[in-house]
Amino acid sequence: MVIHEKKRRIPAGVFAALPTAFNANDTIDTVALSHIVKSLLKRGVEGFYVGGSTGECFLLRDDERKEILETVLAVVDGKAPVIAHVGALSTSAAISLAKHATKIGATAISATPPLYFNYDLEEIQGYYTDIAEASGLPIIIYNIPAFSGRKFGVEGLEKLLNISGVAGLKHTSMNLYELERIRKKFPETVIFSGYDEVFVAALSLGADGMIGSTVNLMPELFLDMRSALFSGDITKAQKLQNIANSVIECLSGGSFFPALKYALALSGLPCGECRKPFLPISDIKKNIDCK
Ligand code: MN9
Repeated sequence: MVIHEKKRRIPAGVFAALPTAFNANDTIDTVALSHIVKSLLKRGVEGFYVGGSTGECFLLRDDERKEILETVLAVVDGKAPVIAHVGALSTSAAISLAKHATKIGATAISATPPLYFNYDLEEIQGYYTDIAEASGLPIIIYNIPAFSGRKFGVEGLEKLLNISGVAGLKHTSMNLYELERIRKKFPETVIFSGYDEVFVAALSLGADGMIGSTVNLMPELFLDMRSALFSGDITKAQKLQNIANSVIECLSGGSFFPALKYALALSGLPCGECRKPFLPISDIKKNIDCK
């Protein structure tokens, strides 16, 4: 079941933030990546977010980012929406990725704010406007203050969401008050919950779905969480969230992404190591203490 109101431009649901699979020689493992996508589709995952944080976006070359998107779109073959993350250091790099995503049939694009330089809001608005104009696809703002260093607040988010072409928000923030305010003020904007740890809370405040790294690991749990909440069984929804959060807590004992890849391999979805400077999985395993 895809939950969104018809007037919203992007379909939403329980989406996987796909990891990037690497071969031992550090090239993209398109076979392993295809296997992940196929199995997740079979298990009911309702859409994919490609080349985001979980996909190690800023550790990839642009040609690799394009190759990954091509691989995913070929496997999905129209069976589910695919959102391409095109955020980049420069507007021109983001535009090149956005044009490619548009040409090969992505459903929507998404972008982190531009990083490193302390751009003012006007410059960030310009970045999103330029990407929107170049692509024509609906854009999802990727709000992730813990990684981007940018805290927009409700007012800043409002400015970004008012840009023509912007149709959604991936809210990777524990500040669910902001999510609630945006839901109220932007009834037509698609809102994805970004932190898997607060899916039940985000849904109850009006999120349309989630984009999550741990959806790769436990898709059924998040689908059941949503069904429980929507059927009015709050106790069950809470219990399922508790289970998910205990897994996430355990994976967060060290460096999260290598730990996630380790867990994915154990679950039958091997995808290699994370790229340096992430530590090898062998170092990470020592820090994972799951009961
Ligand atoms: O894309 C992910 N965000 C980040 C979504 O990794 C920054 C989440 O799914 C988290 O990995 C997850 C664990 O904190 O909620």
